[in-house]
Amino acid sequence: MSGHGAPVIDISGVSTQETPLKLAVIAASWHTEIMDGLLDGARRAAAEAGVETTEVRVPGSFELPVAAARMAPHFDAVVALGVVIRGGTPHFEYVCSAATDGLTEVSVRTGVPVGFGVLTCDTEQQGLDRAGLPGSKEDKGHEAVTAALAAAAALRPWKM
Ligand code: DLZ
Repeated sequence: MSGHGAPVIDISGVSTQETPLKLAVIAASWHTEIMDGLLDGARRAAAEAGVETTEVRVPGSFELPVAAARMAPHFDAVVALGVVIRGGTPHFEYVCSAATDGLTEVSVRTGVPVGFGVLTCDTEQQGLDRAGLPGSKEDKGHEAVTAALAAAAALRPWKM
């Protein structure tokens, strides 16, 4: 499992009335059960942090970067959620690298942290294991929001 060595990050105080953070959560629409788990984890983390959250749905993970590019300038942090499952075709590699490279580019270009909640799995079971559902071993939606908000709070003194 990929979570070995992950930090425990407390985001309970990152957003206050004096210093509020605005979060955008962008979610692709493929693989509904796994995505529902990711979204639920993302919402739980946002609630723990007390941030104002805007959710947007896009068709697939390929569309996550363009949505992140459009939204990032209006938010303190963005989280992209997607589920890509290898289907034995080269499409898997294209969709994964487009999402990964595109989201990295948006984050670096805008200076807005983009939490990476895109699961790239060989099997559906791997996705279920990481989706924060009852019985899952990991909660990647929660992790992605936590990371993006922690980074946004750490970078707050150098607002762009
Ligand atoms: C085409 C495609 C395929 C084969 N698989 C997935 C997937 O597993 N997860 C996902 O989020 N999106 C997939 N897509 C759709 C692409 O992301 C994209 O929406 C379409 O290629 C249209 O641009």
